[in-house]
Amino acid sequence: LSMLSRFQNALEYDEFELHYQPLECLSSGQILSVEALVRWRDPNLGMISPAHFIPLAEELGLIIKLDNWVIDKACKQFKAWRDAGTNIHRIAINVSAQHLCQGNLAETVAQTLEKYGIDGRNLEIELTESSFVSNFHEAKVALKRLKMLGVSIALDDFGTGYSALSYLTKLPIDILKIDASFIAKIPDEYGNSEIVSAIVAMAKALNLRVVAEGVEKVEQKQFLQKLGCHTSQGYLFCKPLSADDWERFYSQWK
Ligand code: G
Ligand code: G
Ligand code: NA
Ligand code: MN
Repeated sequence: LSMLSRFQNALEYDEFELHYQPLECLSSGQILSVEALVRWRDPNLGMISPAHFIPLAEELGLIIKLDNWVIDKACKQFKAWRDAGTNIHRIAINVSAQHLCQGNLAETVAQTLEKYGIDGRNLEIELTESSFVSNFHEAKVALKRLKMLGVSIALDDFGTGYSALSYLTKLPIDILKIDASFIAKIPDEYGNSEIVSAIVAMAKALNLRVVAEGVEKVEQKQFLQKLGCHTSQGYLFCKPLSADDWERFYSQWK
C-alpha cells in the first residue's frame, strides 16, 4: 500500500488518537490547560510519532483533514471531561503552518465549538513561527478571526525559528512557548539561562503568557519559578498520556 492510501485508511478507520499533557501553573500548582498531541496507531507498525507523519501529511495534502480530525476530537473530549465535572479551563491543539492561511480554520473551529457547546475561551491554538513567514497578511486575518471567537493563540517552539520579533506586536499572539531545547540547558549551561530569562522578561513586558516546554528536572522548575515564568509543561509534572491514563492521573492529582 502506498503511504497515501495508508494515511487515507488511517483517517477512515480511526487509527489516530490523541494523547494529553497538562500545563502546570508554577505559582499556584493548578493545571491550567491540557495539550492534545496526535498519535498514529498503525495495526502493523505500532505507534508512529507525529514528527514522522505530520510532514508526510503536509506533503500528501492531507494535513487539513488531519487537523480537522484533531479539532473535532479534542473539542469532543473537552466537552466529555467538562460534563464529567473536571475543572480544566482550556484544551490546546496544534495546527500545521499550512493550515492557517489555506482552508477555513476559523470557520471550522467556530462550527466545532458550536457543535459541542464549547466557548472559544476554552481553546488554545498552537502555531509555529513558520505559519506567518510566507503569508503574513493571510495569517493576520486568520488569527483575528480566531481571536473573535475568544480562542487564545500560542507561539510554539519559540526561539528556534528565523522570524522577526516584530511578529509579537503585529499579530494577536497571547502565549509564548519557550522551546524545550533552551529549557534542557538551564540552569547550568552558560548563555541559555540568560536567553530564557530574557524571553520571560520580554513576554511579561508585552503582556504575554509564557510557558516553558520540556521541563524534566526539579532544578529547571526552580529556576523558572525564580524568573517568574508562569507555566511549565514537561515530563517532570506529567508525560503525554492516553485519555484513560490522563483521567487516572487527573483523579489522583485532584
Ligand atoms: O508529541 P510529540 O513530541 O511526539 O510531537 C512531535 C511533533 O508533532 C511536535 O512538533 C508537535 O507539535 C507535533 N504535533 C503533535 N500533535 C500534533 C497535531 O495534532 N497537529 C499538528 N499539526 N502537529 C502536532
Ligand atoms: O512542538 P511541540 O511543542 O508541540 O511538541 C511537544 C512535544 O514535546 C510532544 O511530542 C511531547 O511528547 C514532547 N515533550 C513533552 N514534554 C517533554 C519533556 O519534558 N521532555 C521531552 N524531551 N519532550 C517532551
Ligand atoms: Na505544541
Ligand atoms: Mn513546542
